[in-house]
Amino acid sequence: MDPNDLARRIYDDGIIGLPGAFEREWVKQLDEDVDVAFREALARADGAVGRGPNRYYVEIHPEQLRGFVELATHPWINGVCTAVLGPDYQIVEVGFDVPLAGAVDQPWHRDFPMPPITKTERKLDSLAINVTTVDTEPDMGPFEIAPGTQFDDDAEFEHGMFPPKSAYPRYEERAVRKFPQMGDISIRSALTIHRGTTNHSQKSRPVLVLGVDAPGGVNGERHDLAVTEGFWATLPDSLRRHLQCPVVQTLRPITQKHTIEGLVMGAS
Ligand SMILES: O=C(O)CCC(=O)C(=O)O
Repeated sequence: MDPNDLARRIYDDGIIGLPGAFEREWVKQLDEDVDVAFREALARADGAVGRGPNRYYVEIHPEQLRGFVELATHPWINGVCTAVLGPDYQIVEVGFDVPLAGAVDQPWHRDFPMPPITKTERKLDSLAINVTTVDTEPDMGPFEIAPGTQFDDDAEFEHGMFPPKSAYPRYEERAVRKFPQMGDISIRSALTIHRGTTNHSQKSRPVLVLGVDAPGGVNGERHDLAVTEGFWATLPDSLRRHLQCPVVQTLRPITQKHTIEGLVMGAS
């Protein structure tokens, strides 16, 4: 599909998906890398942040994923990011959410307050790309999203992110549960109102997040991504232009900055 049509769909619905973008073998490797990074993050202070009971978010460096280059240069992702954010979009975040067994419904939310350019010009200046590392089954607490709510006025939202309970019927009416399978990817505006739901199973449902900003976007300030000189040397120029992050000799594990206080307790 034409990237400009996909961009229009993001403006209309707030989310689009591409089934079967990657082979299952590639996703298995991603799942292994996420698992290693998750264990490492849990073992140190502030390596993982709580996003509600039995639910975590971890930010990592690109080279912790063996498949990073394939992901970040995927033509569908490149086409959509270019159409929505312009040719100089920047990858500012690599991370993952892990809802474990026992995770509960999150409150409906957006991941950050609406930036001024979106408020005044109705222009999106960031996107979130999601890749599930497992097949999502109905009992695993699927991701739920209310399409078309990315421009909802936030005057009554707590911290600009949490709509009041009185607005929940609007989100419940529109809510769509997503059941992505290994290999599927989606791109959404993180302003589109969404939530993780209760995980009734004994399985975890890790999902990778790639955060992308238009030039001048401010999400990069919430994140600490870096690459080593050795890794940088292996990257194609087409990817380097989208990764204007520090190039360092040694990576430091990331201490989490993007705590979303309102999610720590789960929905009440
Ligand atoms: O459960 C998910 O896939 C997303 C969770 C989420 O929206 C969050 O933690 O901000």
